[in-house]
Amino acid sequence: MRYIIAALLIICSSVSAEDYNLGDLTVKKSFSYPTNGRSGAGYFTLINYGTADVLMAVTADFPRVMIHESLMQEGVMTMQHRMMVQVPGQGQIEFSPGGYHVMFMGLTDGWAEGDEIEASLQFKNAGTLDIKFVVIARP
Ligand SMILES: [Cu+2]
Repeated sequence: MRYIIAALLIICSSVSAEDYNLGDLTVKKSFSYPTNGRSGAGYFTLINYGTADVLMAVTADFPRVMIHESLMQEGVMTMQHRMMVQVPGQGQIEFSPGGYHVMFMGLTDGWAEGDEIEASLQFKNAGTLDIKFVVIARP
């Protein structure tokens, strides 16, 4: 029984990403999927316990990093570049597959399960929050 509990703890800790806090902002479940290509995407949940703010940019050590939004337009999935994302006060926004995502471009090495991708979220009011996207297996 003891071994089963230990095994479960290891499984749980390997899939749950860290939380990151900056003032009234909390980032949870920051993750990416493995990629062999030249681009990768990052996802997270952002909770704002305070007043409205704006996500102005995401920076990381890759040639290009942008905020994208995937949209279905006339039956075709497209990605649009967003200069900024409004963060409602006492609310939350989701960066998730099929919606907002951080697009990392110009990768030279792919990402494998277990890798951690460092990035910084730049907010208009709160400042800079450094986070890591944990690369997890695609569901
Ligand atoms: Cu994209």
